[in-house]
Amino acid sequence: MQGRPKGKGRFVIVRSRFNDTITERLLAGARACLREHHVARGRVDIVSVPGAWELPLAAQWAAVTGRYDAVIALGCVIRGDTPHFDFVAGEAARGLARVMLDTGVPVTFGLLTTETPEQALERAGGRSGNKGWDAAAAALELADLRHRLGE
Ligand code: INI
Repeated sequence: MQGRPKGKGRFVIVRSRFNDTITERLLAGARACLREHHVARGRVDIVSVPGAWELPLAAQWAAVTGRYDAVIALGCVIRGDTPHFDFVAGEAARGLARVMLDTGVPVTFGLLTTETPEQALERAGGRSGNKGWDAAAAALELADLRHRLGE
């Protein structure tokens, strides 16, 4: 990240509560990343929604306020025995991409889509890192790039 004083920017984290133990860990990872990059607590808003299905709408509401340099979306969809997973995960991903392109506000993707709870735990602070941290790092980078490109 270059070209912008550290700690600038304002971020919103939109977290879904479904699979709460996982999404709490993603949230902790995202907050730790922002803290490590000198983003003050007062520059980070946190909101929650029931499940991943609701993430795109909340992300859109946040993006259109014009208050944020990036939206960090966090959630966890775990495959069950029904096609439910495909609808929820697919539409959440599609919706988040659409919000980003429609609004021009970066929306980073901290939505885990896994076969099992164990795979989700691995990616929420376990041996495969923390996708919440990664989504926050991507938000910082995109916010900076947006600023440098004069958006
Ligand atoms: N929401 C999730 O975030 N993860 C899931 O794994 C999940 N499953 O499996 O059903 C899920 N469903 C809830 C959905 O996101 C909505 O909140 C709900 O349907 C109400 O609109």
